[in-house]
Amino acid sequence: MFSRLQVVSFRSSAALAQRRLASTKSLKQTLGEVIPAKQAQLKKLKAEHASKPVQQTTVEQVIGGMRGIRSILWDASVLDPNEGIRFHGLSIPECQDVLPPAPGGKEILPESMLWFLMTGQVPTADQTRELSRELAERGELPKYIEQLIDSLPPTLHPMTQLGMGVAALNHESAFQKAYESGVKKTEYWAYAYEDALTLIARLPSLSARIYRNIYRDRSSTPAVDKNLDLVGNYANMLGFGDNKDLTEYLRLYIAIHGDHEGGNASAHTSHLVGSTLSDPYLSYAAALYALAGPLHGLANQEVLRWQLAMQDEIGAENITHDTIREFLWRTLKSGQVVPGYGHGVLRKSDPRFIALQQFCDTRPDLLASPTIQLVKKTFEVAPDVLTEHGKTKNPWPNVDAASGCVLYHYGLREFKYYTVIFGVSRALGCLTQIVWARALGLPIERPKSLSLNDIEKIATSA
Ligand code: CMX
Repeated sequence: MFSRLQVVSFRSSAALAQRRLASTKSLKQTLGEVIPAKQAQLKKLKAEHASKPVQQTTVEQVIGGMRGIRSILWDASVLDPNEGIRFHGLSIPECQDVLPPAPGGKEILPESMLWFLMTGQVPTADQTRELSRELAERGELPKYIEQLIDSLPPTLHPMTQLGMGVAALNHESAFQKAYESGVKKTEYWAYAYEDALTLIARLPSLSARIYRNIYRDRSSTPAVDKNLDLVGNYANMLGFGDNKDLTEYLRLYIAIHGDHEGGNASAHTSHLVGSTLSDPYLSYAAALYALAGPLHGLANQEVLRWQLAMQDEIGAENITHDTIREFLWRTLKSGQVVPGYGHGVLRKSDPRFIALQQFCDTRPDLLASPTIQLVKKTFEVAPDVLTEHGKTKNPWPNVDAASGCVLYHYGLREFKYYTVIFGVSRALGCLTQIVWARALGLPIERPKSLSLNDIEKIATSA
């Protein structure tokens, strides 16, 4: 939402403080105020520069998973290969400085991140509180969703269940109803916003029900507490409400994992599906199934599985840099990837990994945890091994190298469930972008495909 220059000045703390406007406006009102300027910017761009080239595309990009092809309009976050993610121009530490935490807490509240992603403005603590209250009001699951989830076999992967629940929530889609009743295109965003907010509000109760059904006793699931924030409720419904450290960790993880530019598989999927005017529920359900792949969101589950296998094989008492190095080579030589390392864009350690490590550094119990120590020791060895192996373009850790291990330490040990928490988080970014895509009237996506012969012809005549 900000120009480069605005972002530079925005970083001084005085300017940051100024952005915390003493406003009592709601998120929807604030969003309604910032949309017209963006619409005007897009209109001008179209009128004045529509035929200007953005870049030249190479054969390698077309056959290599479209890496680096600049083709998606996405405002809320930008990923720099070396610096990592910035949300509306702010790095993770800068967001930690300015976005309001929960009362008595320190970590970014996902509600403040949602507000920031949607509007580019830093909410006041009161606005954040009000948004928490609104989400809690919308948070109860309809009965038919509870029945649907309760009818699924506990052996069905939690991500499959989550996608089914999210898709079925579209029974109440405000966007779909508005479309059917012929609402004007310029008003689509307001209905997409209603769906986005309701879905974000219901993800904790849906996800907690899945957890309780598979791993615990469903009958004792607490109801949504109107006085708690989104993650306070989520932790409570999972059965970890008493663990303040885990709740704070979940707030941080869910806030900083919410958006990672537009081209990652989950964000791009919801953007693509939403471009057909499929409603936000169906669009996000599709994104969740992209997230469920082991090269994307399922990696946090895989990291834990891999780390536990390492602990088992080596024996806790024999873990040294040398034995970890040997295990890394065994993984690579058997043709597997080292989960939690590498990235499609990043070329340095992921700042989200660093933020989670810093969280651990402030807590003696985490520092003493064998699982967290293994993450740190692996980090001291893996980049060299991956560099020597010579395949990956990025031998550094991504967020998933650390995320699951903290959950494991705090007793949330069912690692098949970890990607569901990622799914609760990624909704912040994906749904923000769906609202903006409707506000900007973006068209249905339809890139051009080429046959092998076409590519060969183009390449040889170039
Ligand atoms: N271990 C072993 N080999 C790896 C590797 C790793 N961690 N990361 C990449 N490579 C290999 C690739 O498999 C590829 O091999 P081939 O040429 O045989 O196909 C080669 O190195 C080049 O890959 P790249 O260009 O560096 O990476 P990609 O953009 O193709 O893939 C990613 C990126 C994340 C899928 C890959 O690094 C990977 O599989 N990492 C492990 C899984 C993981 O942690 N995923 C989570 C990513 C974060 C997220 O999206 O949530």
